[in-house]
Parts: sequence; C-alpha cells; structure tokens
Amino acid sequence: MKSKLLTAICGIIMLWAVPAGSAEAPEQECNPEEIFQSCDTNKDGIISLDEWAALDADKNKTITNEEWDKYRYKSENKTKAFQVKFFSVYGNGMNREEFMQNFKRLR
Ligand SMILES: [Ca+2]
Ligand SMILES: [Ca+2]
Repeated sequence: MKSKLLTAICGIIMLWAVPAGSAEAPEQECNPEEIFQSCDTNKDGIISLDEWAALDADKNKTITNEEWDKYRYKSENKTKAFQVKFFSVYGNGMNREEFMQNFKRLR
C-alpha cells in the first residue's frame, strides 16, 4: 500500500520534471535543402516559375525568411533571416546548384 503511494508520487514528480514545451522557441537555422525540397513540389530537381510563385508571396523574385515561415509554419517567425533570389541560366527554372548559389543568410 505504502509503496503504491510512493510510486504514484514519483510518477507525478516525473510528469512535473518534463517541461511542458518551451514557451519561447529558439530561432531555427533554416536548412536551404529543406527550402529547396519544399519549393520543388513535383520533385523533378528544378524549381519552376510556378513552384517559385507559391512561396514568393509579394512576387519580387526573392523568397525571404518571412515568406518561408508563412508558407512552412503559417504563424510566428521561426527562421533566421535569409533570402533567395530567383536565378535561372536557361530561364526554365532554378536547379539545386543555382538555388544554393543564390541562398543568402542575412544578419
Ligand atoms: Ca519542380
Ligand atoms: Ca518575395
């Protein structure tokens, strides 16, 4: 009987010890690879103008962290500042290499 009570108390203490989700989420280092994959919705390795337009909310040919957060997380800014400019040598879409070259982390 006594040990049962002790087990119950220990259980309650352990529940307390587990943080109930940190209130302030730390800023995340956004992963360019993840952004590329998300842009490339049909997974052909090229971000077409249509795929790009889905993220580029203000249509200025640049995707910023705000636009990314809105697309990916829907609310509150979680990503460190960055921008990616649309650049395509052949004008038919941006491949992975072009994307990585045009990804800029802002301070
Ligand atoms: Ca694509
Ligand atoms: Ca934009």
